[in-house]
Amino acid sequence: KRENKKLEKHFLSQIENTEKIGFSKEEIKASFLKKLFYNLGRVPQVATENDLYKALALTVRDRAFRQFVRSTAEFAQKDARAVAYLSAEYLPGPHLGKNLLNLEITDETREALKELDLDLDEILREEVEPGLGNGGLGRLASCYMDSMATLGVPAIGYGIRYEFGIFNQNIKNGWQSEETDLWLHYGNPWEVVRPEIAYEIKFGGRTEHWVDENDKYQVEWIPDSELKGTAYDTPILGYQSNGIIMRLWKAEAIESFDFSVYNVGDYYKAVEKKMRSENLTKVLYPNDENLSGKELRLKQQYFFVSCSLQDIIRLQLMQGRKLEDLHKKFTIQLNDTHPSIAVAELMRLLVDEHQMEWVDAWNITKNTFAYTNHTLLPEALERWSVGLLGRLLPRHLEIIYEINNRFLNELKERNYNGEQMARMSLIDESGETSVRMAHLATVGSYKVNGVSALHSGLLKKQVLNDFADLWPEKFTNVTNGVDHRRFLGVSNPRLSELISKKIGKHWLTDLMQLHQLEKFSDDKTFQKKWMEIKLQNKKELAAHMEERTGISVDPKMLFDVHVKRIHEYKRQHLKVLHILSLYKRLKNGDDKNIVPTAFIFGGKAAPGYFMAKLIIKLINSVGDLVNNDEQVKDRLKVVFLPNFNVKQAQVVYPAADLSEQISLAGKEASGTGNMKFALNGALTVGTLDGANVEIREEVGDENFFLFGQSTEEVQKTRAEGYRPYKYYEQNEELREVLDLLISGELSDGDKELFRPLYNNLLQQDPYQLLKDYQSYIDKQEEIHKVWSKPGEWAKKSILNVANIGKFSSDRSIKDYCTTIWKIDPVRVED
Ligand code: T68
Repeated sequence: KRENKKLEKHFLSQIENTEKIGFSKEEIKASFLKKLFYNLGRVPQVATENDLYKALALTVRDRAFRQFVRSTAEFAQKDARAVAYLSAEYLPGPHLGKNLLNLEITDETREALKELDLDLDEILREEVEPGLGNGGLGRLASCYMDSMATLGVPAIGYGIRYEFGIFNQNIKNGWQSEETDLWLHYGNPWEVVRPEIAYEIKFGGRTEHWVDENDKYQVEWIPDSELKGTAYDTPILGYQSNGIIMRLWKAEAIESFDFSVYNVGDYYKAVEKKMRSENLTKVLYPNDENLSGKELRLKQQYFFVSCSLQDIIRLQLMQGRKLEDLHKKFTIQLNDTHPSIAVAELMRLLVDEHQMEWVDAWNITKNTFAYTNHTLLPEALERWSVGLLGRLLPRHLEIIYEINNRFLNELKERNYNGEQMARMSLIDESGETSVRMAHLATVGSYKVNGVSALHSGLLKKQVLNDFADLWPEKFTNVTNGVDHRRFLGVSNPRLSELISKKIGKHWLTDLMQLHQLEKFSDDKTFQKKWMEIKLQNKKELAAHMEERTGISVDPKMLFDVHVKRIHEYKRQHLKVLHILSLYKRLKNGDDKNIVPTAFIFGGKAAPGYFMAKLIIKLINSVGDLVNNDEQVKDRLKVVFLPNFNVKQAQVVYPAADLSEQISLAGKEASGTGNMKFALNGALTVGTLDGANVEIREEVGDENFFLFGQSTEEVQKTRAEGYRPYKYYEQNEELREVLDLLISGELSDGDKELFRPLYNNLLQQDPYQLLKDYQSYIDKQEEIHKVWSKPGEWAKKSILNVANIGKFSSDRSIKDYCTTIWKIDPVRVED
């Protein structure tokens, strides 16, 4: 007992003698213990892993809020123009490690914990990341939040607080199975709820139109249901200074209980309304680049857009500014068409709620929004049927028709013909009458951009061709970029340290500094250290994979990695055909030019996407065959790492030797994984697609393994009547590999399992795998030859990193600032 008393006294003295929210080891330690005690009611001796994680998170959050409050004050004082970034998805990844880096307190924290016998890395592993997005688009939004914070761009990121994010992927018997994501289960220490920041949102019902006593046309929307959105704020820190807010909306009932029903005594009925409202933000739709067309999805989109716009208007008025000046003080970036109903909603708010004239409101609206397109795939271009839209948002449908009428009149005045007008109309009358959201976004924005040079060019030539002819100055490009502080600084500490030792730490805020590495690319000692670090990272990944899959991999093998969402256009199955060709060769005793290789895959398939799920099964089946074959298992390994997310990505990229970017040219808008791999010294094997084109330009064609047809060649192949069967007939090895799919050898004798893939490739092959096959195989032979010359490989790897500076999201955000937003960053210095 006395011992306990002593412990307690000691403990309290430790937490009570320092009040300062400072950055020294002692201050961090004191804050940490205080959080543990007063926020979680624990002493270290009995704290769970989660308690420790939360105490540290809260310690760091205090410091993060300090930065944020300072930035906000600065922005307000300068009356700065701000960006509102509207995105239905965010993938921030784990916050803790990143915030430690941003505050530059990683070492101090590690030391403080060590004195308490705790290990920082173990605590970092506790964090469950917010999976509030599907893939590239959501991750891009988070990279941009980081860069806006770091550069001091006055910004706020609006989105949806999904209770269940992207599903957790399990592999059962080789197949993907989906498990609910419970990211909020243990609580979320990073967010703060703002119950006083809440807005009412209406759905359904009808509209009434009349002319009032002042001869003013009036419209009232009489909805049949209402709910509210409440703000949840998460601070996003920049490096060394500044912080901005990611504001996510949660749906709730306006009243927790329907009292009229409650009074009658039907308690359960009263609660039902509350539950129905909360359903709205329950779950993220797990489809990337494919339409779900579901009513709930449209409701989610409108819900978060309306909350955000009402919030922006509140901020504008709160600061004593006029609503007429909204477009001068705010620019709103639409992350794809998911938030594009905003164009109609802003019109409704200005005209119906704030009594503005249509023409004035339209002028504000079309000078406020800018739209980023992320895809050319026809199946991914959003359309909403007029029936559904009119039922859910009757007033918005009227507004869309009005915008369209005025737009078509403008075209008529310019002598456009009927066919052109039908093509450009916001309303598609060809099948089920529907609203083309990309057209709404384009007409309602002052700028439209694609996400790589190639993609922006194709956007102008294909999908939005008519609009680009009409308004050429509206169209521009901003090539994507990635948060190098996370994807090199946090996730690859060994390489970061080596780089900083050589060229200093300035690369953290100016990635172009990496150019200085170029002069060491021939330095043998440097090459050795470089490859030694890669090997260490590969050992870590190997251990991680063995723990997750039971498959052991020799870290000395070439790590050939294909991680991204599973989609036919990304051609994971082309990679599989390559593996099978090597397997065949080895079985035939032909092992020349084959170096020991581990093929590592990762990525989620949309739960309803049969072909994508079959591809996962195929990868695992090939793995079973290859990994258990005595003759080849030391030469080839195949691993499917389940549940690829930001946390796992941070282990994968630093360990990759070869980055697979093999989509059919013209299909991948940009890609951002391609940048993260190269940033970590992987060499790319890729097509001339998306940002691959620009990466190759930067790193030099001798340091990039190019194969396959160009976009023009792909189009030509299609136009000439592509017949994949011809390649099957003419190419013996290809034929053998394809026939393996239906031989039963991969599927316990079941010859039908992979037949849908087989038939698809032989009959349609919409992504032209067979046409690009030989070029891919040849390039891989070359790659294996280069791998056999470690010095040559190391040099190419160093040169990739040295020349990757362009692909920092800091550069992308600066591009947005100058070419689109016209915003000057306000960096708050210490
Ligand atoms: C990706 N798109 C592009 N979409 O495919 C990729 N879609 O090339 C690009 O680098 C990246 O965006 C960033 O620009 C997506 O990730 C989705 O995730 C998505 C989600 C819902 C609906 C449609």
